[in-house]
Amino acid sequence: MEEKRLRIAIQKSGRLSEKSLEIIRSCGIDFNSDSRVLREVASNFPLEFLFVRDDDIPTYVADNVADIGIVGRNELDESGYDLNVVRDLGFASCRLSIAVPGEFEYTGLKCLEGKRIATSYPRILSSVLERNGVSASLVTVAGSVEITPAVGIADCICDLVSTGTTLKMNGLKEVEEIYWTSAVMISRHGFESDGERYGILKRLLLRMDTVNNAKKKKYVLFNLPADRIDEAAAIVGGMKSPTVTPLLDRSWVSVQSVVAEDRFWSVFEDLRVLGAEGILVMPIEKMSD
Ligand code: PRT
Ligand code: ZN
Repeated sequence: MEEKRLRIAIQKSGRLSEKSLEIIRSCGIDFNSDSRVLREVASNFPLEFLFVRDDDIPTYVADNVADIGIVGRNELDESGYDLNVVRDLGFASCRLSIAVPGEFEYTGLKCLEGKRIATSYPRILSSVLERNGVSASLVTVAGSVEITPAVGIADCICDLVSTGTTLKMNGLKEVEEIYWTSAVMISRHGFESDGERYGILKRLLLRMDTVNNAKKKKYVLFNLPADRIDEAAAIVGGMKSPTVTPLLDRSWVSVQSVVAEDRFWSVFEDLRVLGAEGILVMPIEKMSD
């Protein structure tokens, strides 16, 4: 019987491609990443890749061509498919904003009443306008949205912005952020009932979460006067309690613990005040719950 594989749709070439593949690779999954092939099978994990345009990823997942996909939340919402967001992956984050030509006096969404707005995201934009009781005429374009006011087919635009440079280069100013997006992993609702493939997804997610957990933590090792250990334990917290090893000089101990990256500097400073010495900080490659 043919081995069941989980099928993942990944952007073939674009802003999401590299990072999507990096996430899979960080889970110890090997594959050839020859950009000319559209289909690929991992060599050491039951995973099959489909390399496609990002716009098509929600459709592929909805139509059962792929089981999961990595795509911008903007493409998912714009597609209109009701799919499951399995994980927010956090990368490729940007915003969808209204931008107007320099001379346009923007006073709020209401001033867009009756205006022509060019966008590649008509569904998301119209839901925001509707919620705000604004009726405008949307000009849907597939790309180069920024040039539409200059060529006279729109009064303003609604497009993705990350640094804002593209808008400036086209003489536009960003006046309103209306939506925020980053890359997400998606699946169909009810995919849980596909026992075998869903089981593979759970294995993949466990690996992803293990790698991700580790990224947010540091392994900390230091020496401490033995009588300060309770105070040190309160500072570092740790998964359970820190590991404490006696040193040859019995008035000192060596302490090992795991500290959240975002708390690291305050923990470090508090430990120094407590008399900790030789504080070693190491990255963690993988960490389970
Ligand atoms: O060929 P395919 O259809 O697969 O790719 P694509 O050209 O449609 O998409 P791609 O690769 O450009 O973007 C994929 C996803 O990356 C988007 O759907 C977003 O979720 C996310 N993302 C993150 C961005 C940006 N940042 C971004 N800055 N997508 C597009 N842009 C564009 C924006 O449209 C504008 O033209 O970059 C320009 C603005 O950039 P700044 O930095 O000048 O503001
Ligand atoms: Zn696209």
